[in-house]
Amino acid sequence: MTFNKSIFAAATAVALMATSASAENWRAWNIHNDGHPNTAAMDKFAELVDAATNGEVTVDVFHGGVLGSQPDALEQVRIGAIEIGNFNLGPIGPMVKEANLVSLPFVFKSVPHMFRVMEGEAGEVVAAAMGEAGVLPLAWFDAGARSFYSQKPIETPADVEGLKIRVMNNDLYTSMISAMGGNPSPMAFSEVQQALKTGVVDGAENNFPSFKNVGHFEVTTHYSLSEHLIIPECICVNTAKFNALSPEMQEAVRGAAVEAALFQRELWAVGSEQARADVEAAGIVVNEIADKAPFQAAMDSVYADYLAANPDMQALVELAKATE
Ligand code: BDP
Repeated sequence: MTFNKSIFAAATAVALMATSASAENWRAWNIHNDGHPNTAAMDKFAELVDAATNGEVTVDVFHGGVLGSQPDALEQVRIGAIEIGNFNLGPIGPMVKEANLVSLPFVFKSVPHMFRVMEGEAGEVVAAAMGEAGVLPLAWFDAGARSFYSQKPIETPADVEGLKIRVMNNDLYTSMISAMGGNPSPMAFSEVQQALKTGVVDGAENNFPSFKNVGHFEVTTHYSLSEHLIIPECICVNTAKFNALSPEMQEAVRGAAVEAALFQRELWAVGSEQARADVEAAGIVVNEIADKAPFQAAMDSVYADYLAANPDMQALVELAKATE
């Protein structure tokens, strides 16, 4: 090797080391399986990040919740043991009080209203608090509305009386079920199908894609359109990992998340219609609830108790409700 060549080789080696030292490889948590809109959206996000950062940031998505239950995975992201994921804001409430805005039943008028709130002033407050807590939202996903399903139709709050209903991990959901005289049962998503099948719970609540994707429709008979919760989801990243990126890379990763979220919302619109059609074709009876006022009225005590214990949330709730 001539002198020049060896200098060149050494310089190349240093350059390669520099590239690999600055390259970030992130693990992403996703609870859903193939066939769910969010799984395709997270795969798309990984592709977009790779392209936008020229491979400086790469994302390996772990589907099917294999990296842990949602509350565990959130804690992992908060401390940076998992870098990123698609999370539902419901289980973020116990960790970030402001996120509980979205877990107050009927707080949003519709899915478009939820997006207007999340993309407005109230959403900024929620996002800032989440970022402070270590779980920084980069973009919002659509998760439709959640409704009850069971072995019987649920047409009024009285129909919930005495039923054991699985809820996600958040005290607001246990209050919501108790307010209707039901018995709330917080449980990991992965355990719900078996619990419904064996009668450990009598019912649960979710949107159509999740109801279908993990087979809850195979072990229930009625899906009743209460639409009591409209909970957004996020692509959320460990705040410190994100802040450690250069401004250009932050921009690239955020841009990829926003684009993946737009893709997710399109997939969601089609996928939730399809999921509804599929479960109906499989024999699920879908009950429309013409008058949701009794369900809303049953939630008065949930709001009163929550706001009495958390008076600092009052302004945020009012801000959301006042959003056109
Ligand atoms: C699904 C959400 C997922 C939740 C799940 C649940 O996408 O994040 O873990 O509901 O009910 O709709 O636990």
